[in-house]
Amino acid sequence: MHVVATAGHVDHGKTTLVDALTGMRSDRLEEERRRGLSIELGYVWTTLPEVGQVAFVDVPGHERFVPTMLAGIGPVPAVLLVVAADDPWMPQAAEHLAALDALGVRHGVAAVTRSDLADPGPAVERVSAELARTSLRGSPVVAVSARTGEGMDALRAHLTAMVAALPSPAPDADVRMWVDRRFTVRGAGTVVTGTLPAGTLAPGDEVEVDGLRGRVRGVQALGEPVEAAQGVARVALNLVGDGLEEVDRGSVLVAPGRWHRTDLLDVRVAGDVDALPAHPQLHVGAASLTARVRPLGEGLVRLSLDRPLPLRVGDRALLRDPGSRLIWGLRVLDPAPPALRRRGAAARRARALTATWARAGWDGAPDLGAEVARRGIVDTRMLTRIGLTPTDPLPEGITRAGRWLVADRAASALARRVAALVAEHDRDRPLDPGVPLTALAERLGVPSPEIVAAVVAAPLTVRGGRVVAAAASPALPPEVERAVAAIRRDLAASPYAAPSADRLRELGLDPRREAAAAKAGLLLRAAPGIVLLPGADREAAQLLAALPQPFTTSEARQHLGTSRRVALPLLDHLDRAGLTRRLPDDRREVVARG
Ligand SMILES: Nc1nc2c(ncn2[C@@H]2O[C@H](COP(=O)(O)OP(=O)(O)OP(=O)(O)O)[C@@H](O)[C@H]2O)c(=O)[nH]1
Ligand SMILES: [Mg+2]
Repeated sequence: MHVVATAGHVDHGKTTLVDALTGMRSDRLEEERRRGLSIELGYVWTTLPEVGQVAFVDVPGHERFVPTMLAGIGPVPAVLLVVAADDPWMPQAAEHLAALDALGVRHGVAAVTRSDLADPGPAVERVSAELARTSLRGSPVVAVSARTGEGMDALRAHLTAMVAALPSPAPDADVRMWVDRRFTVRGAGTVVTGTLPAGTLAPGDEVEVDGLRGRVRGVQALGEPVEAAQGVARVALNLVGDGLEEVDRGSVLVAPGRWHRTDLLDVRVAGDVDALPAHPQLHVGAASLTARVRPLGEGLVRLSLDRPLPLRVGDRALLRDPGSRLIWGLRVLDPAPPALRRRGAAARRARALTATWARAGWDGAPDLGAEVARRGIVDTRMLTRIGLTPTDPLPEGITRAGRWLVADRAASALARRVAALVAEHDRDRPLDPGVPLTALAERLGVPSPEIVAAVVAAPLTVRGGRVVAAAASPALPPEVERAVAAIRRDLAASPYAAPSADRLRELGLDPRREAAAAKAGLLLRAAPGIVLLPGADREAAQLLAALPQPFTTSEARQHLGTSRRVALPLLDHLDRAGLTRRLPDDRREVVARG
């Protein structure tokens, strides 16, 4: 299916033309029919032989209904601009065209209609000249009469060519549907309609609408129930879920967990940024809401919205001043921007965004490498939610650390701070060299120890969950390193399930090698044949501190989720290390550490 929106001045013949093209009636309301004036968005469709179904979103042209018109064209990639031959270029034709241009709509056909009433020649020329100044430059301009049928075949041919040239959106794209209408069907509950730009919706799908969870009970496309609707499509969805009665135009339905909802975003505005009012209306998709503008400089602006929306890098939208009726196009550069606290932060932010987009150009595709470089450390889940799916392999200059990506510059800055912290620690406590990754992550304020592990560089190294100076532990034979790596994997999930004697034999870790690995700080040897990861003793003490003190051996064993074979030597080890104290009745208490 393809979807085309109309545009054009009030009473110029939009509705009459799409009705003639489709044989349907798009003005539904009694008031619309009585006054011959469109008020709401209308939906009609037809089949064009070579390209299949084409649905029209028919917009009202009256100046009072410009926000409704913007909701109609917002999610739609193609337009049918309608101008009356007997009326010159009029204000809402200009205003609608400015909006299409601001949204960067490139696919269009212009119809000079009512050509039975006047010579269409001058209007055709004027429309071509106006289009030439916009993103729709070069679009065909056809003279037609909906009344006599003159030119309708040519119009169909141009529409066919236009929709055939539209890009086909990915069927597996993340669903985001801007709701443009809501109604209640007796017995079925809430039904919403909208243009699905990409992705697929089917009955049974879980969805999220304005942060509320729900489920799709039924899907209709162009008035017929379907098993699945694939974007681009006009769809009506029957929804079930708590609170979904509140859903209405401006609501946004998305695939759960796939989008970042934000009320703060950095954008690039085209045109005269200085003329922007402080509180313009933001029109995006079929939604319209008030935004607060904070200029950053260099044509860049931070917007605060009065409610959060699911937005991605590269989204297009427009800002409108309802007073002056002026329109500015914008492109979302960062829907998850950092807070601007310090003096000069806005200007620095503008410079950073400009640097990110320098190579691609403001209209270009976002560059993953540059985006990660600007952010320093970023969660891949957040990246995906804002539309920047990590590539494989990653661009140069980025390291993966678990679910995080770390840019080279951020990595070397972190590595320097890690080196300083470890050096300081080793100076203060030479008998206990090295610092646990978790402690470093906390000190450095990074979200995961995996990030610390990924940035550690020689002469430091990671051994058993600690960052240590490599010189402190001489290299071991590779077979021992391999055995230690295998044990580390074994213990990753259950840290107190020390490998059995059989397992140690299988790994070739005889008592001599076991002792060497322990001496090098790679393993913690609670007793011969009982090995754990370094740091397991400190962690065990921390866990045991949560028990009512003192505790019995069996309580400790249960709390650590281990066996007597491990618990007994481990507790003895904790006593020796001064982490626990054994009382005369054989119970123990954790030694408080200052
Ligand atoms: N003679 C003639 N009249 C037309 C033609 N197309 C539309 N009209 C008339 O023009 C008037 C306005 O037509 P509509 O289709 O309602 O115009 P519209 O652009 O949808 O108007 P709004 O939705 O209110 O913006 C109606 O009286 C139509 O009958 C045409 O090709 N020839
Ligand atoms: Mg109309």
